[in-house]
Amino acid sequence: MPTERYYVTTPIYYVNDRPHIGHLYTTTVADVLARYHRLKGDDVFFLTGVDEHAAKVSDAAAERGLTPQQWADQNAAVFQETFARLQMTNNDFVRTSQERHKAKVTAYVAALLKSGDVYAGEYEGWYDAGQEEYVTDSKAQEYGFKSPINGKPLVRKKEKNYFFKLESYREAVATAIRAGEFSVRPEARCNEILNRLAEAKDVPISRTGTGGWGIPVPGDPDQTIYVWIDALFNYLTYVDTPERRPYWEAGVTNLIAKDILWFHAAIWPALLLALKKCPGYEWVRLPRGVYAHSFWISEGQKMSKSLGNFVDLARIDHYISTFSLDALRYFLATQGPLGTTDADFAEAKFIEVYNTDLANTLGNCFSRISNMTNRYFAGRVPSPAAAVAESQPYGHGAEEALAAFTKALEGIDLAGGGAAAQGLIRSIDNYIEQTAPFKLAKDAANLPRVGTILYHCAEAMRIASLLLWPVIPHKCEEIWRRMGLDYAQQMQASAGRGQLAQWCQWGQLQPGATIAQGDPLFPRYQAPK
Ligand code: ME8
Repeated sequence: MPTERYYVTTPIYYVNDRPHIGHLYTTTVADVLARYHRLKGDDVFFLTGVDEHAAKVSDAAAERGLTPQQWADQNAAVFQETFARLQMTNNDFVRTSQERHKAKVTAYVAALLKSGDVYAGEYEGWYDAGQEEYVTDSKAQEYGFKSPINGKPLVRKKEKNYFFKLESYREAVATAIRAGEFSVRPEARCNEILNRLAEAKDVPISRTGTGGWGIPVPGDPDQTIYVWIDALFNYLTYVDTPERRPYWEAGVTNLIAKDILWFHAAIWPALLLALKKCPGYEWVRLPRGVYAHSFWISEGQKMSKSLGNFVDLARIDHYISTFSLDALRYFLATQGPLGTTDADFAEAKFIEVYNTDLANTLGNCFSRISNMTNRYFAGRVPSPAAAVAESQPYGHGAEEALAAFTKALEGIDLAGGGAAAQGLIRSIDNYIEQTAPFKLAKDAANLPRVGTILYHCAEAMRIASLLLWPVIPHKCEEIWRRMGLDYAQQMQASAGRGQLAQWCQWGQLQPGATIAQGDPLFPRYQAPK
């Protein structure tokens, strides 16, 4: 089977402050998708990083008596260290102040100036400094001339600007969306974009008065390229090299949240269509699509520092040290706001999901299998030779689980993927209840049948661990170590790529292999009194 390429990105985050749960969420979703595609055998490129040239970064720096670069360096390091510590498998980390990014953005904008899709003009309007965005007059009125994001007054600004001819491309973008050539998901978000596109005007893409913080407009050093244009291009600049260009050509999937959908679903594809017309850029294409999830709220309310419900790095570390990194990943992946409604990050819900899915289902099921294998078969996988009276032949559940899991992950439905794996584990539990090997084992004559039952259980658990690996890689690798399975080593030896479909075929567990006992994978959590 030829290798497919898969290119996935997260937004690049503003470095005016440190990372919080929202940033960690999108990066975790991208990491799960990257790991899934690698497990499947794809050649994956996963990009995340930070967006530095924003006015809120230079403002935050000024408040601290630092240069924007010093403040950006400090926070970029925190983002990078955090993602590394949480074992994100991104292949590179964007910093928009890096020369390799700035040089390419300058070249792209120069090409657009030359082709005429970027031109000089003048702009006047209401500016939302919190969001780094002009808002239309009618929106400004609707908002009461205050930022809907941070409540600060909107500022009336008039400046010489370079404009991008969005109007010339709005029809082509809408057509690509309708044809599915450029997909905007969840589908419910499509109409919002199509309606707004129909009215779209040319957009300013430069700023003045940034104090030199940003990338200068080529040929006009008084003007700085608007931070959003600078930022959107990161998805291209970081793969615009001979070795990486194949990832671009495979089509990027841009993961974002709903707050920045307009930039990604309208301006970004339009910029690419314009660039594609410039000499030397014929290879530029539209992204495969953009996926805009909703927001995490916290304990039932919008996250805010003043409400004290802000899930910052300290809270994130509390969850990791109390429940494990994999438990946090599992909660984010399966309970997150991938659809069109917001999700609540609430401690009570976290504990419930942890105890139900991880401690009582996965952890407990694995313990039962390893304990019985140790008690009745000295820790060796028994042979499945004996016939067992069952309601249905075993193994089917695994095939269906793989199919459901694959379908869910291809559709960025992580809750569906988790449910497929959980369903398989629950079916093992039911099978144990139904066949009662612990009762059968009381009579030595039944041991061959008990062996068959346990083989089926361990084999289904092996497959479940493969399905769960993208979400909870560390615990699954622990299961593999205890079962003597070398998938991690095999992947390492093949540039990180696995063979999910082949590995999930029933019957590969070798009788005689050891199943080691050990500490509970996910000890049941009881809140301190
Ligand atoms: O917008 N729930 O950066 P940003 C879920 N630099 N996800 C959340 C979230 C929440 N409560 N809060 C933030 C920017 N996010 C620009 C992007 S891209 C070319 C430039 C996540 O630091 C979500 O992915 O404000 C959202 O889109 C992103 O952080 C915004 O990050």
